[in-house]
Amino acid sequence: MLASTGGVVALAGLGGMNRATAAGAQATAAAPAAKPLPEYAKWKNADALIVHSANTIETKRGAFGSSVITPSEHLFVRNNIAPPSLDIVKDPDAWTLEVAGVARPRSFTVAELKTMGLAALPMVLQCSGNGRAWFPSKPSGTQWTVGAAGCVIFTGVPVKAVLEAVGGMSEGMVYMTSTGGEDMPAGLDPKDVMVERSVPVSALEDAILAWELNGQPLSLAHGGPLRIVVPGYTGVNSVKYIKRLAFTKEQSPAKIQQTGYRLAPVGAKGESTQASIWEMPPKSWINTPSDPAQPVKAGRVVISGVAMGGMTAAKTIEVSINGGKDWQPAQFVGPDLGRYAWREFALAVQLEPGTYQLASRSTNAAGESQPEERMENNRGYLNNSWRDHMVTIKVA
Ligand SMILES: Nc1nc2c(c(=O)[nH]1)N[C@H]1C(S)=C(S)[C@@H](COP(=O)(O)O)O[C@H]1N2
Ligand SMILES: [Mo]
Repeated sequence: MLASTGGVVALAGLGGMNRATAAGAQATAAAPAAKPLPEYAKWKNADALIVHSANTIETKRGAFGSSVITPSEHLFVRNNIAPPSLDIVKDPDAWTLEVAGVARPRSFTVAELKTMGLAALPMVLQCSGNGRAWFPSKPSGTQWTVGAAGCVIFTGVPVKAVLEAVGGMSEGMVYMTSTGGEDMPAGLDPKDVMVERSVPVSALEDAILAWELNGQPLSLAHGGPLRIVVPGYTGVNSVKYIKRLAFTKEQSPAKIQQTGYRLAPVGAKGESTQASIWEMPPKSWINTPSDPAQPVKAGRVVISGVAMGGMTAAKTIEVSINGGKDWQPAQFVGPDLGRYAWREFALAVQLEPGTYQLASRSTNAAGESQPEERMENNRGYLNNSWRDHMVTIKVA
């Protein structure tokens, strides 16, 4: 009754039980220092979240659930600057998007976009800095561990359909550039603060302009009334409250594009000549059991977590209970929602009392595996090291 012989149904049941216990323990442990949720995110479940600041809210490791989709109330939030007023989501259909760098430039209301096509896109939304807390160089920025990520379903119109309606992009365009709808603080150069991101035009293939998240109108917290989502790319490229979509020859002149989100060597400043943070690599982590403060009962234990492939599907997932010395295949659990979604995985093991280092390692359809070590960089981006994501648990 060990390991790979465990049935899917049995695994799902046990996984749910362990998870609830772990989440409860973490909520109690985090309680004394808990900051309140900001007004725009009041509707979220505080017990499932770590509020780092009013603009940075992380999902607890035990609060992802085991049904593939991260509940909206548990989903992380990351704002680079204060979000716009809640007023903009009062009449979402009236929000306008300007489309430029195309044969027939024009604006569309969300109501008009809703007549142009519909696609549902299950995908991992993950901050570029998720896992930053493990960089020994102590990069500045939010000390995210695993919770600046979630797997959700966005619904909206394919960018391709919009492009078709405006006669295609103008000749020679190389980038798709999205501008966020934040109000610019007075007295600052807008270029220094605006959230405007460019991605290669190849990324438009599967990108959508979304007005719905997990079956509900898109909240302000997650970019309502309208947001572009670029699947497979890190979160920063999925610009919230999008007001302008432009096809451009150059990357945006905004600081967040030119020097921000660059793979700079440790100690060096970001520069436009360095690689931009765009595509995500394969990654996985264990969610249950994951609380070092909560001893696990000896006997049969179900280890479960999530695995993503980045730009292609997660294909295989392995688990180690001895710090990466030996690996065994785990099983994917639950529905396969496509290449950009993550998969839940589970492995049943028999554990005697002791201390165990639990690690997971995913490999995607392109054959790329998670490395043992992170790729060092000044701002702590793209951490997919299996060693960093390992958890040490006590079995009693
Ligand atoms: N307009 C705008 N879009 C934005 C941001 C922002 O600050 N403003 N933050 C980006 C970053 S860094 C991330 S990780 C994701 C977070 O999405 P979420 O808050 O819906 O979880 O949004 C991205 N899109
Ligand atoms: Mo981010």
